[in-house]
Amino acid sequence: MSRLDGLVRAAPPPAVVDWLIGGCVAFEVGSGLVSFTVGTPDGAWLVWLHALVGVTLVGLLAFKLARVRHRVLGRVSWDRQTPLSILMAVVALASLATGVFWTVGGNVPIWGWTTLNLHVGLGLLLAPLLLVHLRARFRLPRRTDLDRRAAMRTGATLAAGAVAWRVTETTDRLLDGASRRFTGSKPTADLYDTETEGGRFPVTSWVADDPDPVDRDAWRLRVDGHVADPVSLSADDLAPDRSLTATLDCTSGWYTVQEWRGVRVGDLLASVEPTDEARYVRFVSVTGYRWSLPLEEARDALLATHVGDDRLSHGHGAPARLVAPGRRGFQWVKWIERVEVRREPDPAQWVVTLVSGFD
Ligand SMILES: Nc1nc2c(c(=O)[nH]1)N[C@H]1C(S)=C(S)[C@@H](COP(=O)(O)O)O[C@H]1N2
Ligand SMILES: [Mo]
Repeated sequence: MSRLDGLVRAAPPPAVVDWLIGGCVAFEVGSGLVSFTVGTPDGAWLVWLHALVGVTLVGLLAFKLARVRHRVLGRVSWDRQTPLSILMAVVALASLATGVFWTVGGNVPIWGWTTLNLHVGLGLLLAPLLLVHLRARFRLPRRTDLDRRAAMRTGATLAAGAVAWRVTETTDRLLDGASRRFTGSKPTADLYDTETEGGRFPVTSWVADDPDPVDRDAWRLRVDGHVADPVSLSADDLAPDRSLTATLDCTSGWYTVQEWRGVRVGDLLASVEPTDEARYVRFVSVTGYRWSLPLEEARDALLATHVGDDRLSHGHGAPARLVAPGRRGFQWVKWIERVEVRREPDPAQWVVTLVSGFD
């Protein structure tokens, strides 16, 4: 007990701790979501910052829980908000624990969910809980909360967070041989011991996309939009003439490096002659799932028909799927039936990827 009281006495003022927790949680939800789009090393800092702030939150929550423990344990002082606050503390601790566990090399899959999936789910649950909690408990810090001593303690807390973060990073490197990518993803071999389809890497879809196999003979690929000469191609028209080694990195936390073969999107576009207005290229699946890339980036992407020595299997997106180096797995549209040249970006794609496949 006395040691916990010591923790309380070393802490920044309660209002400051609470504000830091609120700010850190908001940052974690935001940076966690944005980190889903990080696919190249120049975005790695965001993932680091996410981990650093997460570790700092462990310390802040320790301060907070030490402070409120009497109020929670002595049931007399419960009010209507207390159960929700406890639930929030549990969810917060669980999302921190799963995040740290993943970082130091752990993974305990539950119903096909990786520990990273679980971490994301818990984090997303935290956002509405925090909003409800703030509605009831919100208060501004008072002037007296913000003196020099408070500033020093806050600084010390943040510095301790940075040190603790270095320790987890080093632990990870020692235990895990730095097999995690800068995105946080691990090689498939570390996560799956069963043979996956094709013996290579898992078949995954984002939420509910699960079409019937595409009939190769009936399938046509339309290349149209802001182009001079739209075309409709058959599977045999798409003879693979390029190969590209690229990393498929899923937000579930796995990655695989494969050699993909197919047709360079730039070659496909050259044959249809994009107009002067062309800025984006949208790749549309038979399921409606879709993603767009800026024109220049799209040119360097591959419309893959093969992986390794084999034709794509149905699960991996046959007859053709997008291979977009530097982009995350969810952007690598499978079962493509349309390549559409556009003037504008496509903000609705963020929603469509979540809902496509639900009837
Ligand atoms: N049409 C469509 N394409 C899709 C998806 C989807 O749900 N529907 N899932 C994406 C996700 S989240 C990933 S990680 C990759 C997985 O590719 P794989 O199944 O070949 O491993 O496909 C992407 N392409
Ligand atoms: Mo994914």
